[in-house]
This record gives sequence, C-alpha cells and structure tokens, in this order.
Amino acid sequence: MIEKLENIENEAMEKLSQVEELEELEKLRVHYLGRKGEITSVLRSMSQQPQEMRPVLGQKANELKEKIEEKLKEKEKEIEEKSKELLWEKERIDVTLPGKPVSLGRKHPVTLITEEIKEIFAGLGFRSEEGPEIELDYYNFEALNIPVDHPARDMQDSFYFTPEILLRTHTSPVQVRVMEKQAPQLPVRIIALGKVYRRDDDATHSPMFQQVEGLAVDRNITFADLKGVLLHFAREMFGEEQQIRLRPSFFPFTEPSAEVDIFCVICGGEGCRVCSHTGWLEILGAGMVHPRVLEISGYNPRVVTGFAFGMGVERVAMLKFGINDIRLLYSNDLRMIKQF
Ligand code: FA5
Repeated sequence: MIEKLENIENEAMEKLSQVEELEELEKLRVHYLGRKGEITSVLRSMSQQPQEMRPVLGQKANELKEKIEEKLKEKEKEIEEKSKELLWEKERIDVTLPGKPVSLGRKHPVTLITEEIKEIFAGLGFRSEEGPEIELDYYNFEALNIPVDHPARDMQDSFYFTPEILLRTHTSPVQVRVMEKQAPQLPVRIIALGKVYRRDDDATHSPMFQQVEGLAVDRNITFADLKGVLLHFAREMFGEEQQIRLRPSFFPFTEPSAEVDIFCVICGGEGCRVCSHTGWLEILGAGMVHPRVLEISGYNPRVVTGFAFGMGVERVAMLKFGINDIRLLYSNDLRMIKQF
C-alpha cells in the first residue's frame, strides 16, 4: 500500500510539473483528488488494511493529498501568470515606434488675404458690410445706372434664376443697399467682401470669385482721396515700394472711372502669364460715385460726393503668393493649400 502511494506521488508530481493549461490541471485534480480519484480510493480501502497499519497509511495518504493540493495551487498560479504575460506581450505598446502624424488644418490663401484686406481698411475707418449673393436685377444693374442694353446684362455673362433674380456679378449692389439704409447720414465708409459669379473661365478669370467693394461718401470727397486710399492699401499689402497705375476706364455707376493695376511682383515687370506679358495686373475698378447712383440711394449729389472701388481678391492673392493660375485656388488640392 505504501508503495502504491509512492507510485501515485511520483506519477502525480511528474504529470503536474508538465501541465501547461488550466483545463488539464483540473482533469488531474479530479483524477487524484475527486470523489472517484486515486487518493480517495486509497482512503476508502483503508478498512481492508491491517489495524496497525491504518494510522501510518492514513497519515501518508493525507500528506500526499495535501502535497498534491499545494502543487495544484502553485501550478494554477504559474499558468495564470504566464497567460497574463502572453496577453501583455500581445498588447504591449511599443513606444519607440514612429507616431502617425496628425495634419493640422490651415487657412486658404484667399481667407488669409481676406483677413488682411479687412484689417488694412479697418485701420482707415471702413466698417465691414455684407449683401446677398442671390441678388435682384434692380440692385445688381438698374440702381447702378447699368442700362438695359449693357453687355453685362446678357445671359451669356451672368447666371440668372429668373429675369429679375440672378447671382450677383459684382459686390457693387451692396453700395446701394448700404446707402439706402443709412441715408441721409454721413459719412458712409464701408467695405463689402464676398463671392460673385460670372460666365468666365481662364487662368485669371474664375466663374466664382471674390470681390471687396469699397465705398466712401461724405462732403468734399475727391478723386485724390480715392488714389490715396488705394496707394495706401497697395503698400500695406505688397510693401512700401509698391507702385500702382490708374488707367481711364468706364463704369456706368462711376464718373470719372479708372482701372487700377498693380506692378506684377511675379515677374518683376518683365512680363509673364499672370500679367498677360504687360508687367502690370489689373486688380480693381474704381471711380467717383455717379450722381444718379447717389440720388437713387437717397443722397443729394449737389451736397455730397463719394468714391467706390471693386477689387478682385484672388488677383491680390495671386500677386501676393506668386500663384500663376487662379484655378489652383479652387482645385481643392491639399498640396497647394499646405504651402501657406
Ligand atoms: C466691377 O466688377 C465693378 N463692380 C468694380 C467697380 C466697383 C468699379 C466700384 C467702380 C466702382 P470689373 O468687372 O472690372 O469691375 O471687376 C473688378 C475686378 O474683379 C477686376 O479688376 C478683377 O480683379 C476682378 N475680376 C473680374 N472678373 C474676374 C474673374 N472672372 N475672376 C477673378 N477675378 C475677376
């Protein structure tokens, strides 16, 4: 019997030391210590042993039982630790790996220029106004003294919804809307920034583009004030040395009128695609507000005068950043935007 117990012990210890999974461990527990297990059966058969042997055998069997229980516990702990380590190994974060870069959003070049324009004119006392992009024919054309047979009114040049409603072709209608609201109070000194739409499409003309309208109405405003404001703007935007050039022009809502060019900083005046090989790029139209427009908007043209201008924001951005095709600004190409 003693020998049998020793055999059980040897076998159990060997098997237990080889176990690697909890399931196997449980099987061994049942095999040795369960109700029908080997130790249990030894203890049960005790009554068949000689009387004097029973205490020794009992003690030995119990000692073995305890030894196996202890080994089971030890093994269980060992297996659990090991599986935790494996899990940790699998889920471990390798802090030495290079990180995934998070790319930051940034402002579009037209937004950057818009903000700068607002700041420059705010410094001269011009407040910002807004007008609708979907405009009435009345404000876009009629109130601006643009006659019915003017080419801009042609379906080929403007986007119409109905004969009376269209996408505004310039920001000048805001002039009339602001004066109507404010008349007869003086002075009027506003800029209006926003999108405008035309049937245009080439390297310097986009079907949707942005304009800044400027308007100043007061007593004794002269053409020299207009020129001074525009020169100040050009130098703030492009540097102290910047030159501007005024060319006589025509707009039905200003008299006299001019177009203003900026010295082409892209080619340094030598001539390139942006400036159509002239060394100058037209950025705005301007003039003294036409007496008829003042009158329609509620001001007395015998008492007040005013100047107005309408500038292409993309043209300013192209010159400032050296962009040679306006379409790049609206291509939605992140490689382009990331450069600013
Ligand atoms: C006008 O739109 C007038 N309303 C400007 C004005 C306002 C004159 C107040 C007098 C008094 P014009 O069509 O020339 O004028 O356009 C003004 C500027 O917008 C141009 O000098 C140019 O810089 C820009 N521009 C015109 N068409 C486009 C286009 N398709 N894409 C980008 N910029 C354009």
